[in-house]
Amino acid sequence: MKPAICPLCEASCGLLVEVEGDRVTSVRGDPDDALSRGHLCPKAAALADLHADPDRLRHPLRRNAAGELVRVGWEEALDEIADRLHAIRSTHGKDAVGLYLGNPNVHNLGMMTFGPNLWRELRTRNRTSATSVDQLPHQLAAHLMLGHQLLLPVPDVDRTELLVLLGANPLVSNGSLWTVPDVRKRLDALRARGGRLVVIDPRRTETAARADEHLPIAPGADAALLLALLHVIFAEREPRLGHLASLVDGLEDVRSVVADWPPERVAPFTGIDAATTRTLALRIADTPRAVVHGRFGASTQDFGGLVAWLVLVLNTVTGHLDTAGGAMFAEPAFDPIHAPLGLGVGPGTFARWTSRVAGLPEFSGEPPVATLADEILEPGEGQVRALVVWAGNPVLSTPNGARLERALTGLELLVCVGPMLDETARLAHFVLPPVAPLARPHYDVIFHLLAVRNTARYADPAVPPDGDLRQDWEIASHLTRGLARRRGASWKVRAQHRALAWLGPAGVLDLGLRLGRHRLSLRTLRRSGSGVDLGPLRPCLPERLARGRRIALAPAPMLADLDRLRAALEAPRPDVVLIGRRELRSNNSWMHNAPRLMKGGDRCVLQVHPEDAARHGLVDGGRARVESRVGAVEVPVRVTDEVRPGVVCLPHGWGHARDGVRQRVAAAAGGVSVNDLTDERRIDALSGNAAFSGTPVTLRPA
Ligand SMILES: Nc1nc2c(c(=O)[nH]1)N[C@H]1C(S)=C(S)[C@@H](COP(=O)(O)OP(=O)(O)OC[C@H]3O[C@@H](n4cnc5c(=O)[nH]c(N)nc54)[C@H](O)[C@@H]3O)O[C@H]1N2
Ligand SMILES: Nc1nc2c(c(=O)[nH]1)N[C@H]1C(S)=C(S)[C@@H](COP(=O)(O)OP(=O)(O)OC[C@H]3O[C@@H](n4cnc5c(=O)[nH]c(N)nc54)[C@H](O)[C@@H]3O)O[C@H]1N2
Ligand code: SF4
Ligand SMILES: [Mo]
Repeated sequence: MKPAICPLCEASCGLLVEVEGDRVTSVRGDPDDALSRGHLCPKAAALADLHADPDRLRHPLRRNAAGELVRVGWEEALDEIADRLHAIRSTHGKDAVGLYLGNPNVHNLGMMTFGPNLWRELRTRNRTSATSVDQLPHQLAAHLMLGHQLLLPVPDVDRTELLVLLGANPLVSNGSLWTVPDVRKRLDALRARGGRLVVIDPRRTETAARADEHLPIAPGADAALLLALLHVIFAEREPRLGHLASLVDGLEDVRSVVADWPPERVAPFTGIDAATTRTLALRIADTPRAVVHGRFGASTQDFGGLVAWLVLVLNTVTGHLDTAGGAMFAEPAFDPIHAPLGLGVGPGTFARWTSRVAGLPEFSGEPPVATLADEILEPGEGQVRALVVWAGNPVLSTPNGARLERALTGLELLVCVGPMLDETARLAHFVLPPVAPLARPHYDVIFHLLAVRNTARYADPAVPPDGDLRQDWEIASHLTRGLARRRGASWKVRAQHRALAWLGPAGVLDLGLRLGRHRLSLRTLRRSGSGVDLGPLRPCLPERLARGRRIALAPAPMLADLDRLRAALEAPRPDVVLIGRRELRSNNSWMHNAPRLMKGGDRCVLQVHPEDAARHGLVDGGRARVESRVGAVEVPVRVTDEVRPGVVCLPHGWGHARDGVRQRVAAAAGGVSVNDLTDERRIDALSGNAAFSGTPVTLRPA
């Protein structure tokens, strides 16, 4: 049995893997892992399928003159890519090379340590990522309020008495911005000790079904609800800041803002009556150990920035920030916030500049990915002519994916780094496949930072590479050095690149661990096998506030965005809106080729409330044509009161049956891409994040 760590979702479960030759014969949860305690979900076993998948690429591909993708050697591919990227940036400027960084980069030690050097070498304004279709608003709020984009507090679930979840479905997702393996047991324990779970979600989710209370909110109305909760707290209780009192600025600004938002005013907008809102507010204020956590559904909507801000304000003024049972900060052994040698993640930047075509604000050097197609299609200086997609599938994962797909086909150069010929990679000029997850070393640089307990775990590769494959970091490092050489970078820069390559990800990690607050080393982690337990979360403010800054409760960009919410309260609302969902046996867009995850019937079905079904002539088991401003799809219908009236729900990450996709199991499964309906113009105007939730659609029988 070899120790491993599951890189698929944020729970980061510790695994034990049995290997025969280069075959993975079993995957089990590691009972000795201090964080995951033996937990695993069906997806972990599918890591074996992924390893054995005959469709997984075993060597690099290059498109030939006849338009076919054919085998090419690594040196030849990487040299030609560097030549062409360099030629494009020399002729058209550095912004002509774009980047899209997908979600798995964050689960990849090599990319967390070597990616940033490549992005720095490219220095393009057109670096985009999955951040802006996901958690950007939370990072923005942390940046503006706490001074660092990664100071993201997590619910101290094991000690709380009241947990309020806003747009999160951890029983399926296994937690997000919240590394909480075995969340079901933890939520059951919360309720067993007399605690309360409240879920605020337009859909009666798997988590809501097990909660004490489910509030089916109208999509996009969370900011108004949070303002009303704060209104009640300021009106009927005094703010309780505890040990943070001397650190907080802007309390009076918040008080005066929320005065205008009584529960009665917002009830028609949120769909939650004033009495329920009032009771919940007082419960949050009066429960000694309570916490509100907003996640994906709270950030990918019209007012994601306001929601992320108000959640943090609510936890702060009720005395639940940085206290046991509240919203707490982890103190990881390798801390990307305070990492040595410039190896960490910076505090973040916001709106230093705006994107060329749509005028959207940058966040930490990235324009929103929703505008990537504009940047490719719109001629002019700075137009994107080459794109590197690293561990991403933006054709399926970004709003109006079909438009982006059209844009990608016009690029001079598209390079995809990933293991599969998926919906995006099939359009590429080069496809560079990394080793499979179990064939690379693993340590969670980011997820230890978001965990419900301080632990540290490292795993060496459990299996050897099974083809002409390279580690992601080797590919990144090779390209970085090739590009630096071609532009004539200084001797010093090139020496730094060589030194980093010599260290490798494990060496960098070792350095970070040794210099970190727990003074660990790679050797200690290797010896421990199942990881080191560093204890429960502890209060750590103000020390952990970036650069000794204070807590800004009322940042100006947040206050300025309130007018937009006021206008929304008065505006007419669409008849039917679309929201998304995740499923236990999916992993965004890329695990549908694993046979053991694909058993059972059609999962890409539209959930429709009985009233809406009747109004639009839809029947359970029939098919619907769903149309939005940008596109139309036809899908099977399930009539259910799981969703609110006026809300329909479709999962994301489907729609694999396209020419050139080489994923036989996935392609046979059918399904459509929800992002052929979502609209690239629907963004949270404050943060630039995609507003997937609440897309207006029309329905009719197909
Ligand atoms: N409508 C709608 N859209 C959504 C969402 C939604 O709920 N609804 N969810 C959003 C969210 S939260 C996210 S995070 C994004 C995800 O969006 P993306 O990150 O763009 O897409 P993924 O589906 O995660 O695809 C990951 C790709 O990386 C490859 N890959 C996997 N592991 C590795 C690796 O180690 N190295 C390399 N080089 N490649 C690897 C996979 O084969 C796959 O091609 O989608 C977003 N889009
Ligand atoms: N099984 C599985 N697990 C996963 C993933 C996966 O694809 N499959 N993806 C991983 C990734 S990348 C991420 S980011 C996480 C996300 O994990 P979570 O944050 O838990 O996200 P979801 O499961 O999408 O749940 C979001 C919820 O928000 C609700 N919602 C939609 N609109 C609104 C709204 O306007 N207001 C409110 N209050 N709620 C709303 C939806 O109905 C949904 O139940 O999951 C991770 N884990
Ligand atoms: S919960 Fe997440 S990390 Fe744990 S086994 Fe499942 S996919 Fe892997
Ligand atoms: Mo995500």
